[in-house]
Amino acid sequence: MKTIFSQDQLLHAPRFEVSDGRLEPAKEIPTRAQMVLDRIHAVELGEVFEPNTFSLEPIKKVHDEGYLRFLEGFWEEWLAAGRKEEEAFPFVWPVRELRNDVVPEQIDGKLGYYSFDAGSPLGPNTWKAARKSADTALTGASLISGGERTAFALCRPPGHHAHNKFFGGYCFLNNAAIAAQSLLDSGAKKVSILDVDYHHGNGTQALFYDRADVQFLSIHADPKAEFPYFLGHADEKGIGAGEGFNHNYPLPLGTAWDTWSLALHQSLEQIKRYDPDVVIISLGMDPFEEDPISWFKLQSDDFLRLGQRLAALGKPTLFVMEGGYAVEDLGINCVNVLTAFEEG
Ligand code: OKP
Ligand code: ZN
Repeated sequence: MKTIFSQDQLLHAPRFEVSDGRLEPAKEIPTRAQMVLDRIHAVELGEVFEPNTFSLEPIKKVHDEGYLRFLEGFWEEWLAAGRKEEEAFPFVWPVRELRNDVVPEQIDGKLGYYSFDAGSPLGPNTWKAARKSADTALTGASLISGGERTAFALCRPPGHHAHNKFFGGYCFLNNAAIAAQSLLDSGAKKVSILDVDYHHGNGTQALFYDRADVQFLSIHADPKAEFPYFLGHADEKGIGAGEGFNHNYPLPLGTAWDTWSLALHQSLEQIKRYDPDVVIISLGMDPFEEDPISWFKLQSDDFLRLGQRLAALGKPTLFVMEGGYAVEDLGINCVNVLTAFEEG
């Protein structure tokens, strides 16, 4: 299997995140990608190559232009405002009755307007890394459009929590959504996105919620108990033309393969019914039992089973990396999915 990755994706290197009511060491760190790369080389999964450089056009199909201009110019603006901190945290948001139709002019106002949490600091190279991560996804999509059965977009920073105009959950550009849109623009009529990350893919869901050309399915920790808390319930089915094309499988903390795989089975049945031209897997490795921030109980061998089941769909499949924070095992688990898929 071909892997796409750029070293520029390592340039986003957050030091801290606000989590669980306090400042904690950042979890979404460059080492994650390095561990996956090391394993890819160790098992000789296949060629690893640089993403192509794309214009902003395919990204603008998914993200608001003002949001993209904000991300691109942020660090300069931060310095111009006299800020000396090495990374920037939002801390005030336009929730409920507050207005979100007027974009603030001041830097902290803008930061809050364009985000939904304080877990995803912006640093000097965040834009560069996020843009490359999106180019990695776009390159993966172009391989599939060009006739490859599969490809692995080693995206980092991840993307599935990013909405049209706000970042959060370590995500800035929604790589899987950008890839899906680009596949549609290259001739695919229907794309399914199956998100197996431990956290609900709120951004991806929202981006396609009113559309029938992208089916979104997510197996994740119940948002009543887990981040992102405010989206991902089972009754979210899509709206308008998108009604019936969104499927959430919220599961209790502590879920192991027996229960998790039932939700997987249901997702795969829905995908078969939809009969997409391409499947995108938002590949989060944090359902793993030793993940430090997640509470599912999948084991390394279960990821082989996941790969086999995905292969059995028999569809062109693009893997897009999302979360996974048990860095020691991240490479093994991730590459388990990919090798089992190839052999399946
Ligand atoms: C990103 B991805 C839990 C704090 C949650 C944010 C988690 C973002 C996950 N105690 N912090 O979906 O893996
Ligand atoms: Zn996650």
